[in-house]
Amino acid sequence: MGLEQVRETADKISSMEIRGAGRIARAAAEALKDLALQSTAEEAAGYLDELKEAGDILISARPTAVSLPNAVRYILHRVDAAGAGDVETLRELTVKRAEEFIQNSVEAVEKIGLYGARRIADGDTVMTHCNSAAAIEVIKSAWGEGKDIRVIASEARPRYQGHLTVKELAAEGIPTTLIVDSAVRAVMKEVDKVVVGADSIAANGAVINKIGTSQIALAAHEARVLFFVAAETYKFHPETQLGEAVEIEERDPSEVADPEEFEGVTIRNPAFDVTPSEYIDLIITEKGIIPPQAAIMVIREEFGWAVGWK
Ligand code: RI2
Repeated sequence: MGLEQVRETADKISSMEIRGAGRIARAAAEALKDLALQSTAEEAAGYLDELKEAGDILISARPTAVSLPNAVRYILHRVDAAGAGDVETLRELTVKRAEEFIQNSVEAVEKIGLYGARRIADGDTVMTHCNSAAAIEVIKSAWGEGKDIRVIASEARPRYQGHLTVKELAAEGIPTTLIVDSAVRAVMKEVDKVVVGADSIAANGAVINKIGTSQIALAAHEARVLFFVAAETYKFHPETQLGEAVEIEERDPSEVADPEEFEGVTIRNPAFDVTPSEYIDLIITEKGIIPPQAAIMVIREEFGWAVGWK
């Protein structure tokens, strides 16, 4: 119990049983809430140590999506800032903040859908990549408004999250086409808008998302197709304003191919890439639609307190 359960959640995040930048953030918040409810610590200092250890375990589960540390920080900073109190008070505060994060996160995705749908026109063909709840919400919301749209989704090798996306959209009745990742440029002439999610957004407006995203952005740029990113403000990366680079997760080569069949071959599996701001037209957040150049303002407003705070 306690930290053991936190480790279980961290393992599920590492193995991608729980995946998607928003979902892993909410799972981390849930794990901290459960720990708070189960903690047998008798003194505030011991309780806070336990909570911080849990935070470290969760944060180290996957390195790229900043939503994960941002969720942990959202809760820990507020509990920590409450100062010395008795365990019961800190426990209640932890639960309250965790629930608040989760609720805000769910509402943020809904708002992104609403705002983003305003940028999708009747008759549009929309391309998406991987499986982003925020991007999908934009598409579903536009469809829900009665816009006659169709979607082209890439499969997102090596883990095929694109399959989840096409099934989800088809279940809504949205005309949906699945393509291999390498077909993106070939079909770009049919596309009006690209909408993808984000795992992290840097202070310079660069977007870190599922591997292949930057190639799609390049193809969209070449074809003068609008490129939108749908992302909650907790996907913005505070440390990047101090020059820290976002770590790109390299996952196990066996996800790409069986290494035993390729003796003497190095198989690499970078899970994310970086799309520079020049290729991004808009970032759709729950606080409004912004150009990528305004990323630094979001970071200052949302995470001013986070700089220098672990
Ligand atoms: P939402 C995913 O990462 C994808 O890169 C997706 O675009 C991003 O998280 C954001 O997803 P992974 O966990 O938060 O599949 O919008 O590696 O759902």
